[in-house]
Amino acid sequence: MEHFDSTESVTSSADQPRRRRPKARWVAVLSAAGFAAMTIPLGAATPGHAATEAPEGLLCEHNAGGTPSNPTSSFVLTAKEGYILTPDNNSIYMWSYSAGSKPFQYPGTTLCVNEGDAVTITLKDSLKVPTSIMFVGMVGVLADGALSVPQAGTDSLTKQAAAGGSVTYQFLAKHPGTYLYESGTNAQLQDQMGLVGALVVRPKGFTDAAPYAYNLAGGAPDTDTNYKPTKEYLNLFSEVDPDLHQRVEFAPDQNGYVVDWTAYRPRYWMINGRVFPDTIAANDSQSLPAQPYSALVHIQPRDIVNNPYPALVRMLNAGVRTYPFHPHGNHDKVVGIDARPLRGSDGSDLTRDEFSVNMVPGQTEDVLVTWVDGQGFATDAPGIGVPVPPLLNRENGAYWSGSPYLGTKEAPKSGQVQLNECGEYYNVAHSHALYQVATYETAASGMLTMTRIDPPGDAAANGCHPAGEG
Ligand SMILES: [Cu+2]
Repeated sequence: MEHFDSTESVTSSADQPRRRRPKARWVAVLSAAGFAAMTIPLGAATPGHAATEAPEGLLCEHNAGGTPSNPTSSFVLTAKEGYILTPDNNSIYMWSYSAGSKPFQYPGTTLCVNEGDAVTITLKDSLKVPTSIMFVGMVGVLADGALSVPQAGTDSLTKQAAAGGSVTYQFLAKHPGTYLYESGTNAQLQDQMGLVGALVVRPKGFTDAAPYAYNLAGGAPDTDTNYKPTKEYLNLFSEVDPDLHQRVEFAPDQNGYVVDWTAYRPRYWMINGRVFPDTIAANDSQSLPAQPYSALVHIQPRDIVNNPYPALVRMLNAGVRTYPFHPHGNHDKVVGIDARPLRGSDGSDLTRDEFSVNMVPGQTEDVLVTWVDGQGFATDAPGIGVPVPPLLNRENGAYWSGSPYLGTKEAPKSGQVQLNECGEYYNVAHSHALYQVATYETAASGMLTMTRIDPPGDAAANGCHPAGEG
């Protein structure tokens, strides 16, 4: 985005601790007491956005509209620099991977392939430094036709592209699951700068109409990993030290810049490159032009007859600390770790319900998310009511008009008696290391998102619109 050009409205002093974006934007008014009582950024859809493209859920590169979606499984990724936005009105210089010539985005483009695919990924380097990609968990990776190995005389764990150059990687996607890809060059710095992304391998036989995460050993679908069509989500966790990013941005020689890691102070804790409350804005929201991936999980109560399947959330720890990610309302069911199903060699079920999905750096976990309406809230038409509070009790004026979820920008409708117009219900999900649920120690920000639960039945008929459609 041109208006985030580094020369605009920013001094070049490396000592300036924080940068300000030139244009004022929405700022969160946070309250430790009431998550429901906060302003939420409007997640408008991009103009010209295909009507069929979901404003929420996992966005796959080369996977629009069907199976097999990308029979050649060939991708071009461009490592480039850009800026992301945080809800405290900051912008941060980043490096990341974008598909082809698409604009800068963070995290890197999510790549989706099918089990058994011969995958080819050409990395083009438009950074000022050499860079590379490590496909964590893949074996037998080729780099420009030779086995990928650490490069003698460099700080790269695989063959790298020179600044302005390119390198092509190839591997066989042998096992379904969720994989992290990241820079293998000066990795501690480059991964922190944002050169990370997700790679999804679908099981053989997968269809969009009847999706599942894993196959059984014999190749049949593992029906215990079935999930509801379109209810597949990405939660990629990371952290950013903005002072470090600024020092790299203004370093006279980025390639020779030596980081003092004793000064490392992460201030932003992110899901999909976003800081709460931005995490719950829709995919491709114009409020977050370089952070296209929503982290909102949007389901309906589990109903064994009408809504038997859970959502699948693909979680990745792309940072350097452990993130104990904790859902409210229901435990997450872990069905896969590091792209391996939780099954015994005899086929026994080793899946487990987690109060907190304790993710160590580099780890991926596939979890099933359900919400069971144990107390019958959702059957009390019209769903779980949240009455409009008296004006004096509203923290931010008539805040019900400030959100795509709790209302629209208009006067109350006559007869309006509750804020959640379709009877929807929200649970938070967040890191249980609470210093990570903060931005510069301001609480209730950072690594936090929500699970939205719509009442049962026909969501559209209930007045429930997809997130971001108001
Ligand atoms: Cu909590």
